[in-house]
Amino acid sequence: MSSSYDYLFKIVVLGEGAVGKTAIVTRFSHGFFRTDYKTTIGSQFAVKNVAINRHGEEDLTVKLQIWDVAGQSRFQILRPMYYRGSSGGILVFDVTRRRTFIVLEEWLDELFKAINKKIPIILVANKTDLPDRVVEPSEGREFADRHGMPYLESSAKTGEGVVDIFQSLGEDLVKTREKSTY
Ligand code: G3D
Ligand code: MG
Repeated sequence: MSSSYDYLFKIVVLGEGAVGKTAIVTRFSHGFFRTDYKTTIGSQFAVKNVAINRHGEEDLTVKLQIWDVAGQSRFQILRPMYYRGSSGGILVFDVTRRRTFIVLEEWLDELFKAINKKIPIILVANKTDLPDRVVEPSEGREFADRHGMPYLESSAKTGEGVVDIFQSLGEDLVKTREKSTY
């Protein structure tokens, strides 16, 4: 049955304005890349299932409610409200703009302040299709290692790596949930 699922998780997508949060969510949930959408107003969410394989057992259906949170500072007051109740996060930066990498720590602080606990987060280096890359993979990996999170690269434009982000987070969320239940 397509409407049934084993787990439902709210996840939030974080990062500076224009790093590609909306593009990643759109690419994943609708399978296309749009260049004409408006700057995200406040927040919006998409819902999509991923199939998670537990070795030897039947796949689990995990429903992800993906909150695309507006990165602009004028929405800062609203964001904690959107973070509440989230089980996981996707922290995005743009490999062509170093500033978006430098402020990653601030995004993590804002999230943890709002939810008061550690949750699985994936670090995503987006826009790898562009030729003017300035943040190297080694730098992204180092930040991710230091914070105990996986590091993935994506291009919302070509679609490369996008599904992996949600698949990987889905797996981490199931592991975390099943550890806390038993
Ligand atoms: P945001 O939701 O994080 O604010 P958006 O970012 O998803 O709105 O994307 C900001 C701009 O970056 C958009 O360009 C979008 O098309 C572009 N973009 C997003 N992801 C990628 C990517 O992987 N590769 C490339 N080349 N561009 C990307 P515009 O020009 O529409 O503002
Ligand atoms: Mg957006």
